[in-house]
Amino acid sequence: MYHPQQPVFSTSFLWGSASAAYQIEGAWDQDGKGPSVWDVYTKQPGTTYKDTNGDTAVDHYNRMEEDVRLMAEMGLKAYRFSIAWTRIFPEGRGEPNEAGLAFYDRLIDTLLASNIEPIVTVYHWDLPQALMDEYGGWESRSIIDDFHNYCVTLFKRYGDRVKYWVTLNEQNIFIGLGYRSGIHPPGVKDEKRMFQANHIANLANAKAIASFRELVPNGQVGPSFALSPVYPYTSHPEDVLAAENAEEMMNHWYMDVYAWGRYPETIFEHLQRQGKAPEIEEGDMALLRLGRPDFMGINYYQTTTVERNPLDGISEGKMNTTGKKGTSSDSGVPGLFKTIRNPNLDTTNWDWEIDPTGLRIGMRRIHSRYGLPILISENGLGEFDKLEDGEIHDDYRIDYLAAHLREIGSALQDGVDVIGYCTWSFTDLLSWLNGYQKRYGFVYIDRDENDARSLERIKKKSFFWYQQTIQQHGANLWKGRVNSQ
Ligand code: BGP
Repeated sequence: MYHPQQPVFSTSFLWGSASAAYQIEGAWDQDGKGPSVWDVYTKQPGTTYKDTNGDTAVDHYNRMEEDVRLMAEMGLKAYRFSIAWTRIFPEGRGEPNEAGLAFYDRLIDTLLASNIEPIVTVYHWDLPQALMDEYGGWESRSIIDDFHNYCVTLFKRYGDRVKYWVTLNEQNIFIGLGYRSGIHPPGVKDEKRMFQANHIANLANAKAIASFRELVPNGQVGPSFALSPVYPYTSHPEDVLAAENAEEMMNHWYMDVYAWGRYPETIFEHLQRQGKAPEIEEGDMALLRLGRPDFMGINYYQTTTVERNPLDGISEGKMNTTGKKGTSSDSGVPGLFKTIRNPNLDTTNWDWEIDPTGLRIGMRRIHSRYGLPILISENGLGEFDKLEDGEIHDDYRIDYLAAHLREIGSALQDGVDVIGYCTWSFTDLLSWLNGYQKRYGFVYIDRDENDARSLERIKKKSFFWYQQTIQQHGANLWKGRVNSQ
């Protein structure tokens, strides 16, 4: 769909940026914080790139005021950050740790004083290790009440000042990488267990949202889903069917539950035949229906292109965590689909396909299927950045973000309701499996894989570009272009 006019972003559009506690805070055992599964997992040799961890990260915990000053200087309208569960409950439950609660009070108040809307992510993967040790974390229904208790504590403490809330960050990723490919904690490779843990996470999410309605009646809540819209590799009907399979299994499997409280039937029955379907107990489906969000938060990095995959076809693939282009390999689900490189798209050095139009396609699909507003809760480019004479000329990042923002503009014209856009990320930070060399920020951090160096903050070229974009409500995105394309 082509539009003759340039799109207009509303004055209330949330021009934002995002982060996650484990990736920026450091201070891993400061002020009474307990260990999370990531604190423990990253200490096992060989689990992350060059054995990097978040012990110091970019020391945001001790430099919060400086970081928010930079956000204010940029003119950011919204900042999405996550709360570390083990700062609030070092053992996952019990007595809350006042020092942890007070840190986020200060962060929220500093943001509000700078006219920046806080968007709180309740859970960005740093599960209390104590709950993993006690009952296996997401594999036990005990977590539903512990997660609920943690959420309620946050809703009561911050609900008067925080309007936008994200419950689970990328449930599809932390469950998939944690229980299918085994490269995130707890490092399990078992699909039956994966689908069960995922079901329990759905229940926990719904129960938290049900209480949110009472405790933060004027707030808005939703998940952040890692969206990868699916394309068929060819127009051969079997490849188109493979794309349907993948769209159902990778996207609808999660989003149908969020929006409607039910699983897509084709996939559920497929899993039942394989003995891998989640066990549904009485009352589960009624609880899931209470979880309908106010918006669909989506983290978007790339699309997925697939083709048919026979019953004895490929399953496990390899991820590129080094930045050496071309070192990842395809993956699949035998009998359903397998991935294949899209010849129309370029990739990053980590083999992530760059596809701004895919974001618009994904938003259109969500808009049509669920009728929910959309918050882009993450989008960004991880690249090697070079510090040259004290400056970082990250024009490639500017191009990437501008292209995605133009597609959001077009989606607005298509009729999609988009609340805001958070880039990943504000400062450079720890990339879970890829160390510190895969940089995403507007602000460069002077540190490398194992040396925290000065941790100095240096504004990149993209910092000034986003500042201008916010000031001009996006008008600069189309400068020098003949029409809205
Ligand atoms: C998302 C996560 C973020 C962030 C981002 C970039 O999946 O929510 O926490 O890490 O992806 O991914 P990576 O760090 O693997 O490049």
